[in-house]
Amino acid sequence: MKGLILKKNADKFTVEIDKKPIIMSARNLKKDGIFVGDKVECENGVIEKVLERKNLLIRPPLANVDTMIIVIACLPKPDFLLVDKLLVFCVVKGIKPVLCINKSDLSESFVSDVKKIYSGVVEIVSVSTLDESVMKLKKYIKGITALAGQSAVGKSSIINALLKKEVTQIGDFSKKVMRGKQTTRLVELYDLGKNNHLADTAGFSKLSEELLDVDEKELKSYYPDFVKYAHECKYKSCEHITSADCGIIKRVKEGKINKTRYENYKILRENIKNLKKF
Ligand SMILES: Nc1nc2c(ncn2[C@@H]2O[C@H](COP(=O)(O)OP(=O)(O)OP(=O)(O)O)[C@@H](O)[C@H]2O)c(=O)[nH]1
Ligand SMILES: [Mg+2]
Ligand SMILES: [Zn+2]
Repeated sequence: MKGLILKKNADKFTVEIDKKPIIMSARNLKKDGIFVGDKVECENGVIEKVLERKNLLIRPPLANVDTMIIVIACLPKPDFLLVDKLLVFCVVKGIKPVLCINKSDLSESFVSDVKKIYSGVVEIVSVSTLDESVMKLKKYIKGITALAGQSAVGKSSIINALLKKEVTQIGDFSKKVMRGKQTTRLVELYDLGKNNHLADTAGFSKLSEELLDVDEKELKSYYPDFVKYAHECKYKSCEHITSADCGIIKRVKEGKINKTRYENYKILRENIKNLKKF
């Protein structure tokens, strides 16, 4: 029988079989080689085999991710470099990204600011977990979908709102910001019907450049908004750093490419370069 790992707890696994969760063991396999999101073969209540994976994320540990909903909000202060890193990460791992602006009840101007940076780069949906607008997210949840983003942007709140019950713990914003504590720790898949599952994750709040596994010379090819104008650079190898004959820098000056995106590209490129020094 085929199943899907929904949850891992010590040496027990919750496996979804025929839409029902069943607790199983894996006595013939290495437990640390089985991840939430893994598709498995089971017999008599025992996991016997892990099927080939599409991808595997290490931090948070999650397998076979199809979609990533990157959540940002006006509060806590958004980290656009993290958003850009996650967008690169999605291309590397073969994941479809969606940018979700949460807490739209707090600021309308923030929504339009974010659209200025990311329209044409990634699909954008703005929601609030305080009203029905959160349901707009349903159509983006395809296959195994991970919610990613800084702590306290409202990832767990989104899951609870979509499932209309308290399945995962929501943090107290002020306490969290003061202590810098994350509320969600374990990875778990929640059933959203039609073979779609949603995972609440914490580990993405920081994504180290190492996990991107991208060479600094290749980084530019992960920016669709740059690729569009790359033919305007004099040299094919142009990394868009020195302005002589660079079409990208020209477009940034004209406002056709967003300045924040470009400045963060330079920072990320430097960070990746610096990895090699150690
Ligand atoms: N105003 C407003 N507040 C929200 C909204 N969604 C969530 N919050 C609040 O934001 C705070 C953090 O929410 P969580 O859902 O715990 O955030 P999280 O992203 O899961 O945080 P971690 O688990 O630490 O990664 C809580 O105080 C929520 O009540 C929203 O749409 N509008
Ligand atoms: Mg959470
Ligand atoms: Zn260039």
